[in-house]
Amino acid sequence: MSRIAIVTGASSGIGAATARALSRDGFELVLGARRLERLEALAAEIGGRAVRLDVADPASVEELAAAVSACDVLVNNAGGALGLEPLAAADEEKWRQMYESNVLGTMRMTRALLPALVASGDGHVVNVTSIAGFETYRGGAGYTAAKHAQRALTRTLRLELLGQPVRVTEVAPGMVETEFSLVRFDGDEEAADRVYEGMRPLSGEEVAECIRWAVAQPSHVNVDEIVVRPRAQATATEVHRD
Ligand code: NJP
Repeated sequence: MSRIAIVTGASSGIGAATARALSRDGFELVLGARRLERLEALAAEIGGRAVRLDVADPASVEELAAAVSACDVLVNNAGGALGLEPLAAADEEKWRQMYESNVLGTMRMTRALLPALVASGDGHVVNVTSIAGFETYRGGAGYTAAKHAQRALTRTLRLELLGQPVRVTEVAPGMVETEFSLVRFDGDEEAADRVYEGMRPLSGEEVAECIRWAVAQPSHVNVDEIVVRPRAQATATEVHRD
């Protein structure tokens, strides 16, 4: 019987690439995100189930958890950034949404699936955080605060699961060209393109390979964290451009 992996935010970017990578490794996939049509297209390609999921909605998380019979791997990837305003102009709604998707979403999914992960006898939670989980930059307070919190909950979970058959891994990427910047700048393609101008960012597939590799290790091997950035990026703001 194949092992079951649930990937949140599987409708684009790192999440979609992770679903493909885990599928190639023999996992049966449960794909979660709000844009169901995209998930259905991916499910048609790699098999598995597409489930509409809004991690910001407790009822939606509960519905997904009730719909799956088992879970071996949970990839908490749903999330992202909204805006780049300085703190002095902070938009409360954007802050709330970032906290909901990145932090509470990770908490809700993990809480709901933990019984199944433990019952599997060899469970694995992979949280996609960010270098924003341990760095700060101007205009990034809402996102970095959320990612710092997501990182803190990941490290806490690792402590709390000691002695249980569940691994906990944090994958913290730097710049990855996905829909991330398009979402951050509310659909402004020029602003999104400027982020990657003159440098080669990571692809979603390259981050997915880190996740796939951590999951593929023998079950007694816990890869605690992976920080992965483009060669042209040293910190969130130190970027070499040609
Ligand atoms: O971005 P994008 P990435 N409920 O926008 C989903 C982190 N990261 O792949 O619901 C359920 O292509 C959304 O699906 P939909 C980043 O913080 C990135 O780069 O259909 N799903 C989509 O599938 C995030 O945690 C970079 O709109 C929700 C996915 O999330 C992760 O990587 C750098 C949702 C976002 O896909 C994947 O982002 C870094 C909700 N409420 C960390 N809200 C980077 N790209 O540079 C969103 O350090 N989604």
